[in-house]
Amino acid sequence: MKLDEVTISRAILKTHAEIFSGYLDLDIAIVGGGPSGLVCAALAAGDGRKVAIIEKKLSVGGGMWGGGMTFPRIVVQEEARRLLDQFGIRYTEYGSGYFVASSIEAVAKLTAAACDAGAEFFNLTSVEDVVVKGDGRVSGLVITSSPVEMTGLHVDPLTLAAKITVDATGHDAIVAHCVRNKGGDLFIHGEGFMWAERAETNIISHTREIFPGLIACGMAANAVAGEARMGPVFGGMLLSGEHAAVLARESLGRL
Ligand code: 48H
Ligand code: FE2
Repeated sequence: MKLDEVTISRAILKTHAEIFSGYLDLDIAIVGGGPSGLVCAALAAGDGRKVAIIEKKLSVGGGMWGGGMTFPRIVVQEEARRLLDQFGIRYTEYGSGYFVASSIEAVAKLTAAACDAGAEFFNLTSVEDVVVKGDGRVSGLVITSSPVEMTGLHVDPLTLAAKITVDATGHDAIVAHCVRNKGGDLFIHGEGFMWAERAETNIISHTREIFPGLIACGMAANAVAGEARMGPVFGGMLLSGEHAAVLARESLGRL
């Protein structure tokens, strides 16, 4: 077969422009493709729902790739073991109730599950602001190209609409800060000391709608709530992503 470079370029441009344009009005926008965002996407997509992960970096996986201090292993506790099984992530038991998995396999399988469920991915795309109109809800996101953001070039952003937004941006809770910085009625307490058991126990109750139309998920949920951090135990991230997906689907059903 003859290969034409311009055809290759046009195939990429036309296909992506069509998909991107079709996803400018989302049912559920998940900001951040770390472990909690990936689980949320895998469990929120499907049944025709338009769900996308918007990820600022080149790769999804967030803080999971690096395991603990660059050792590419994660620990998941008994309460979340069923999610390892659900996503086909292999593990070994260490002691009693501590399950150890490869962080690389975990990211790869969560990403594959989100793809298979029908979620779309927009990587190299940074959320820099939110849309809040007369109804007082977060109803959209202001997005820019990450390389544009990194170079500080003066290029205006684009905007997409989302019925529900999930802040899965990790420690920085970026979407929550966007709301607060523009005067939204949302107090961000900031993350607390390391206390794994407390952090992991309470993360589900912190995974909630923190502002109309905006659900906090994963480490962002604890950061907004002033809750402890947990280090490289990832059960809470998986469970929080699962809970955020349930909440997002319920909210969507109520609209
Ligand atoms: C688009 C953005 C933006 C933006 C950031 O940090 P993450 O892995 O988040 P979680 O909550 O799924 O997982 C947290 C976990 O990795 C962790 O750090 C733990 C358990 N720490 C415990 C401890 O004690 O330290 O992923 C967040 C993702 C990243 O991929 C970012 O690049 C992305 O969000 N992101 N995407 N627009 N403005 N900001
Ligand atoms: Fe962390």
